[in-house]
Amino acid sequence: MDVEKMIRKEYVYGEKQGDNTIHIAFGLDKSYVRPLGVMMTSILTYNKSVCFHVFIDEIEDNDLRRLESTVEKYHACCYCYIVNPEIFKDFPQTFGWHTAMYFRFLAFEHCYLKGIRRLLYLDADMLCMGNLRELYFMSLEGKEIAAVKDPGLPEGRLKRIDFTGDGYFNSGMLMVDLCAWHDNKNFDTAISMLQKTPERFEAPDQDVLNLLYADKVYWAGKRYNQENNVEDIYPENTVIVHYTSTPKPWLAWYYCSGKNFWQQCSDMSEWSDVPIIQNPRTVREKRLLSRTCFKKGNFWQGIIWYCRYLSSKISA
Ligand SMILES: [Mn+2]
Repeated sequence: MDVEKMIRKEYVYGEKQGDNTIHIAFGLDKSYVRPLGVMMTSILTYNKSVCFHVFIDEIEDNDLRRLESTVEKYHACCYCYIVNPEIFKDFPQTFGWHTAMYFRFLAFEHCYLKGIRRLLYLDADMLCMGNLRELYFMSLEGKEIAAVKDPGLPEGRLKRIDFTGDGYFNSGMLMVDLCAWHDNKNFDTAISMLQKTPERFEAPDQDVLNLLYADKVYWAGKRYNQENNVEDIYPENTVIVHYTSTPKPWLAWYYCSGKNFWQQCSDMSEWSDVPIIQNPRTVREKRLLSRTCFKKGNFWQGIIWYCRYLSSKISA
Protein backbone atom coordinates (compact mmCIF):
# COMPACT_ATOMS: atom_id res chain seq x y z
CA MET A 1 0.00 0.00 0.00
CA ASP A 2 1.34 3.42 -0.92
CA VAL A 3 1.14 5.47 2.27
CA GLU A 4 1.73 8.81 0.58
CA LYS A 5 -1.31 8.30 -1.69
CA MET A 6 -3.54 7.90 1.36
CA ILE A 7 -3.22 11.59 2.15
CA ARG A 8 -5.29 13.88 -0.06
CA LYS A 9 -4.10 17.21 1.24
CA GLU A 10 -1.74 18.69 3.79
CA TYR A 11 -1.88 21.97 5.75
CA VAL A 12 0.98 23.36 7.85
CA TYR A 13 0.54 25.99 10.56
CA GLY A 14 2.68 27.67 13.20
CA GLU A 15 6.42 27.83 13.72
CA LYS A 16 9.13 25.34 12.86
CA GLN A 17 10.37 23.62 16.04
CA GLY A 18 13.91 22.79 17.17
CA ASP A 19 15.70 19.55 18.08
CA ASN A 20 13.89 18.87 21.33
CA THR A 21 10.46 18.80 19.73
CA ILE A 22 7.76 16.49 21.04
CA HIS A 23 5.89 15.02 18.04
CA ILE A 24 2.30 14.20 18.85
CA ALA A 25 -0.17 12.54 16.46
CA PHE A 26 -3.98 12.27 16.48
CA GLY A 27 -6.31 10.26 14.25
CA LEU A 28 -9.97 11.27 14.17
CA ASP A 29 -13.08 11.94 12.15
CA LYS A 30 -14.52 15.42 11.68
CA SER A 31 -17.03 15.07 14.54
CA TYR A 32 -14.11 15.10 17.01
CA VAL A 33 -12.54 18.41 15.97
CA ARG A 34 -13.67 20.29 19.06
CA PRO A 35 -12.37 17.70 21.57
CA LEU A 36 -9.15 17.68 19.53
CA GLY A 37 -8.84 21.46 19.85
CA VAL A 38 -9.44 21.29 23.60
CA MET A 39 -6.89 18.47 23.97
CA MET A 40 -4.31 20.45 21.96
CA THR A 41 -4.94 23.54 24.09
CA SER A 42 -4.42 21.51 27.28
CA ILE A 43 -1.15 20.08 25.94
CA LEU A 44 0.15 23.54 25.03
CA THR A 45 -0.77 24.87 28.47
CA TYR A 46 1.82 22.54 30.03
CA ASN A 47 4.33 21.91 27.23
CA LYS A 48 6.73 23.84 25.00
CA SER A 49 8.27 22.78 21.64
CA VAL A 50 5.37 20.71 20.40
CA CYS A 51 4.59 19.66 16.84
CA PHE A 52 1.17 18.13 16.15
CA HIS A 53 0.31 15.74 13.33
CA VAL A 54 -3.46 15.57 12.84
CA PHE A 55 -4.86 12.81 10.60
CA ILE A 56 -8.51 13.53 9.81
CA ASP A 57 -11.07 12.59 7.14
CA GLU A 58 -12.55 16.07 6.60
CA ILE A 59 -12.31 19.47 8.23
CA GLU A 60 -14.16 22.76 7.78
CA ASP A 61 -12.34 26.00 7.03
CA ASN A 62 -13.32 27.66 10.31
CA ASP A 63 -11.91 24.71 12.26
CA LEU A 64 -8.66 24.96 10.29
CA ARG A 65 -8.50 28.63 11.27
CA ARG A 66 -9.03 27.72 14.93
CA LEU A 67 -6.26 25.12 14.72
CA GLU A 68 -3.99 27.73 13.21
CA SER A 69 -4.69 30.33 15.93
CA THR A 70 -4.20 27.70 18.63
CA VAL A 71 -0.66 26.81 17.54
CA GLU A 72 0.24 30.43 16.76
CA LYS A 73 -0.79 31.55 20.22
CA TYR A 74 1.58 29.02 21.83
CA HIS A 75 4.36 29.17 19.20
CA ALA A 76 3.82 25.51 18.35
CA CYS A 77 3.47 23.73 15.01
CA CYS A 78 0.69 21.70 13.40
CA TYR A 79 0.46 19.52 10.31
CA CYS A 80 -3.07 18.63 9.31
CA TYR A 81 -3.39 15.72 6.88
CA ILE A 82 -6.65 15.01 5.10
CA VAL A 83 -6.85 11.23 4.82
CA ASN A 84 -8.71 9.39 2.10
CA PRO A 85 -11.04 7.23 4.25
CA GLU A 86 -11.81 4.97 1.26
CA ILE A 87 -8.65 3.05 2.05
CA PHE A 88 -10.00 1.67 5.31
CA LYS A 89 -13.66 1.36 4.31
CA ASP A 90 -13.64 -2.46 4.07
CA PHE A 91 -12.00 -2.90 7.45
CA PRO A 92 -14.09 -3.98 10.46
CA GLN A 93 -16.15 -1.20 12.04
CA THR A 94 -17.61 -1.67 15.49
CA PHE A 95 -20.60 0.17 16.90
CA GLY A 96 -19.76 3.83 17.39
CA TRP A 97 -16.23 3.53 16.09
CA HIS A 98 -15.35 5.17 12.86
CA THR A 99 -12.66 4.02 10.42
CA ALA A 100 -10.59 6.88 11.86
CA MET A 101 -9.34 4.38 14.47
CA TYR A 102 -7.10 3.01 11.70
CA PHE A 103 -5.56 6.41 11.03
CA ARG A 104 -3.01 5.71 13.77
CA PHE A 105 -1.34 3.05 11.60
CA LEU A 106 -1.04 5.61 8.85
CA ALA A 107 0.24 8.22 11.35
CA PHE A 108 3.11 5.96 12.46
CA GLU A 109 4.18 5.14 8.92
CA HIS A 110 3.81 8.65 7.55
CA CYS A 111 5.68 10.28 10.44
CA TYR A 112 8.51 7.74 10.05
CA LEU A 113 8.77 8.67 6.37
CA LYS A 114 8.98 12.34 7.39
CA GLY A 115 12.06 11.56 9.48
CA ILE A 116 10.43 11.42 12.93
CA ARG A 117 11.83 8.65 15.12
CA ARG A 118 9.58 8.79 18.15
CA LEU A 119 5.90 9.54 18.14
CA LEU A 120 3.39 10.08 20.90
CA TYR A 121 -0.01 8.99 19.62
CA LEU A 122 -2.99 10.30 21.60
CA ASP A 123 -6.78 10.01 21.34
CA ALA A 124 -8.73 13.24 20.96
CA ASP A 125 -11.04 12.30 23.87
CA MET A 126 -8.32 13.13 26.35
CA LEU A 127 -7.07 16.07 28.39
CA CYS A 128 -3.48 16.82 29.33
CA MET A 129 -2.78 17.93 32.92
CA GLY A 130 1.01 18.07 33.01
CA ASN A 131 4.38 17.78 31.34
CA LEU A 132 4.80 15.15 28.61
CA ARG A 133 8.56 15.46 28.26
CA GLU A 134 9.35 12.63 30.67
CA LEU A 135 7.01 10.32 28.80
CA TYR A 136 8.26 11.33 25.36
CA PHE A 137 11.96 10.99 26.15
CA MET A 138 11.74 7.97 28.46
CA SER A 139 13.95 4.96 27.98
CA LEU A 140 11.92 2.07 26.59
CA GLU A 141 14.52 -0.35 28.01
CA GLY A 142 14.73 -2.40 24.84
CA LYS A 143 10.96 -2.44 24.24
CA GLU A 144 9.29 -0.90 21.18
CA ILE A 145 6.33 0.97 22.58
CA ALA A 146 5.19 2.50 25.87
CA ALA A 147 1.55 2.13 26.86
CA VAL A 148 -0.76 1.72 29.85
CA LYS A 149 -2.59 -1.50 30.77
CA ASP A 150 -6.28 -1.58 29.95
CA PRO A 151 -8.04 -1.78 33.33
CA GLY A 152 -11.09 -3.82 32.38
CA LEU A 153 -10.83 -6.63 29.90
CA PRO A 154 -12.89 -9.80 29.56
CA GLU A 155 -10.84 -13.00 29.34
CA GLY A 156 -12.96 -14.24 26.44
CA ARG A 157 -11.77 -11.46 24.22
CA LEU A 158 -8.11 -12.30 24.74
CA LYS A 159 -8.85 -15.94 23.95
CA ARG A 160 -10.64 -15.02 20.74
CA ILE A 161 -7.58 -13.22 19.43
CA ASP A 162 -5.14 -15.86 20.80
CA PHE A 163 -3.40 -13.21 22.84
CA THR A 164 -0.53 -14.46 24.99
CA GLY A 165 1.46 -11.28 25.77
CA ASP A 166 2.39 -10.06 29.26
CA GLY A 167 -0.44 -7.49 29.29
CA TYR A 168 -3.09 -5.87 27.11
CA PHE A 169 -2.88 -2.10 26.65
CA ASN A 170 -5.34 0.65 25.84
CA SER A 171 -4.53 2.17 22.45
CA GLY A 172 -5.45 5.77 23.42
CA MET A 173 -1.89 6.63 24.48
CA LEU A 174 1.01 5.07 22.61
CA MET A 175 4.62 6.20 22.70
CA VAL A 176 6.06 4.52 19.63
CA ASP A 177 9.61 3.83 18.54
CA LEU A 178 9.02 4.47 14.84
CA CYS A 179 12.27 2.81 13.69
CA ALA A 180 11.18 -0.50 15.21
CA TRP A 181 7.69 0.00 13.75
CA HIS A 182 9.11 0.53 10.28
CA ASP A 183 11.92 -2.07 10.40
CA ASN A 184 9.50 -4.80 11.50
CA LYS A 185 7.09 -3.82 8.67
CA ASN A 186 4.32 -3.47 11.23
CA PHE A 187 2.19 -1.38 8.88
CA ASP A 188 1.87 -4.18 6.34
CA THR A 189 1.34 -6.80 9.06
CA ALA A 190 -1.43 -4.73 10.66
CA ILE A 191 -3.21 -4.28 7.33
CA SER A 192 -3.00 -7.95 6.42
CA MET A 193 -4.27 -9.05 9.87
CA LEU A 194 -7.30 -6.82 9.41
CA GLN A 195 -7.93 -8.09 5.89
CA LYS A 196 -7.51 -11.79 6.69
CA THR A 197 -9.50 -12.29 9.89
CA PRO A 198 -11.57 -9.16 10.54
CA GLU A 199 -14.30 -11.09 12.42
CA ARG A 200 -12.13 -11.97 15.38
CA PHE A 201 -11.47 -8.37 16.43
CA GLU A 202 -13.80 -6.52 18.78
CA ALA A 203 -11.65 -3.39 19.24
CA PRO A 204 -9.85 -3.81 15.91
CA ASP A 205 -7.03 -1.24 16.07
CA GLN A 206 -6.30 -2.02 19.71
CA ASP A 207 -6.42 -5.81 19.28
CA VAL A 208 -4.09 -5.66 16.28
CA LEU A 209 -1.59 -3.40 18.05
CA ASN A 210 -1.59 -5.65 21.11
CA LEU A 211 -0.87 -8.67 18.93
CA LEU A 212 1.89 -6.82 17.08
CA TYR A 213 3.54 -5.63 20.28
CA ALA A 214 2.98 -8.65 22.53
CA ASP A 215 5.88 -8.79 25.04
CA LYS A 216 7.46 -5.67 23.47
CA VAL A 217 5.67 -3.15 25.69
CA TYR A 218 7.26 -0.88 28.25
CA TRP A 219 4.50 -0.43 30.84
CA ALA A 220 4.06 3.28 31.54
CA GLY A 221 2.43 4.53 34.76
CA LYS A 222 -1.34 4.80 34.59
CA ARG A 223 -1.10 8.57 35.16
CA TYR A 224 -0.39 8.73 31.41
CA ASN A 225 -3.74 7.19 30.47
CA GLN A 226 -6.07 7.60 33.40
CA GLU A 227 -9.57 6.50 32.43
CA ASN A 228 -12.36 8.65 33.85
CA ASN A 229 -14.88 5.82 33.93
CA VAL A 230 -12.57 3.69 36.06
CA GLU A 231 -11.89 6.18 38.83
CA ASP A 232 -12.28 9.84 39.78
CA ILE A 233 -9.79 12.30 38.30
CA TYR A 234 -7.33 14.25 40.47
CA PRO A 235 -4.85 16.50 38.62
CA GLU A 236 -2.14 15.86 41.28
CA ASN A 237 -1.67 12.28 40.10
CA THR A 238 -2.73 12.53 36.46
CA VAL A 239 -0.81 13.63 33.37
CA ILE A 240 -3.33 12.46 30.75
CA VAL A 241 -7.05 11.90 31.40
CA HIS A 242 -8.81 9.60 28.97
CA TYR A 243 -12.55 10.28 28.76
CA THR A 244 -13.62 6.71 28.09
CA SER A 245 -17.00 7.38 29.72
CA THR A 246 -20.17 7.25 27.64
CA PRO A 247 -21.20 9.83 26.72
CA LYS A 248 -18.25 12.20 26.62
CA PRO A 249 -17.79 15.39 28.69
CA TRP A 250 -18.72 17.69 25.79
CA LEU A 251 -22.43 16.96 26.20
CA ALA A 252 -23.83 19.70 28.46
CA TRP A 253 -26.39 17.48 30.18
CA TYR A 254 -24.08 14.67 31.10
CA TYR A 255 -22.07 14.38 34.29
CA CYS A 256 -18.87 12.33 34.27
CA SER A 257 -15.74 12.32 36.40
CA GLY A 258 -13.26 15.05 35.42
CA LYS A 259 -15.82 16.90 33.31
CA ASN A 260 -15.11 20.26 35.01
CA PHE A 261 -11.44 20.13 33.88
CA TRP A 262 -12.52 19.53 30.31
CA GLN A 263 -15.03 22.40 30.49
CA GLN A 264 -12.44 24.85 31.87
CA CYS A 265 -10.03 24.03 29.09
CA SER A 266 -12.77 24.21 26.47
CA ASP A 267 -13.56 27.77 27.70
CA MET A 268 -9.89 28.72 27.17
CA SER A 269 -9.73 27.18 23.72
CA GLU A 270 -10.44 28.70 20.29
CA TRP A 271 -13.68 26.66 20.30
CA SER A 272 -15.12 28.44 23.37
CA ASP A 273 -17.71 30.29 21.25
CA VAL A 274 -19.08 27.11 19.65
CA PRO A 275 -22.25 26.11 21.54
CA ILE A 276 -22.07 22.69 23.10
CA ILE A 277 -24.83 20.10 22.73
CA GLN A 278 -27.49 20.92 25.34
CA ASN A 279 -29.93 18.02 25.24
CA PRO A 280 -29.84 14.31 24.46
CA ARG A 281 -30.67 13.49 20.86
CA THR A 282 -30.69 9.71 20.66
CA VAL A 283 -32.71 7.06 22.50
CA ARG A 284 -29.54 5.91 24.27
CA GLU A 285 -28.58 9.42 25.35
CA LYS A 286 -32.06 9.97 26.84
CA ARG A 287 -31.75 6.78 28.86
CA LEU A 288 -28.31 7.85 30.11
CA LEU A 289 -29.59 11.28 31.14
CA SER A 290 -32.46 9.74 33.09
CA ARG A 291 -29.97 7.50 34.89
CA THR A 292 -27.69 10.48 35.64
CA CYS A 293 -30.64 12.42 37.14
CA PHE A 294 -31.49 9.51 39.46
CA LYS A 295 -27.85 9.19 40.51
CA LYS A 296 -27.72 12.88 41.37
CA GLY A 297 -30.93 12.56 43.40
CA ASN A 298 -32.95 14.54 40.88
CA PHE A 299 -35.92 12.17 40.99
CA TRP A 300 -38.57 14.08 38.97
CA GLN A 301 -36.16 15.01 36.18
CA GLY A 302 -35.14 11.36 36.12
CA ILE A 303 -38.78 10.29 35.67
CA ILE A 304 -39.34 12.89 32.93
CA TRP A 305 -36.31 11.77 30.94
CA TYR A 306 -37.16 8.11 31.50
CA CYS A 307 -40.61 8.75 29.97
CA ARG A 308 -39.02 10.60 27.05
CA TYR A 309 -36.62 7.69 26.62
CA LEU A 310 -39.50 5.17 26.60
CA SER A 311 -41.57 7.19 24.17
CA SER A 312 -38.72 7.55 21.67
CA LYS A 313 -37.88 3.88 22.11
CA ILE A 314 -41.46 2.89 21.26
CA SER A 315 -41.65 5.23 18.27
CA ALA A 316 -38.22 4.14 16.98
MN1 LIG B 1 -10.51 7.27 23.42
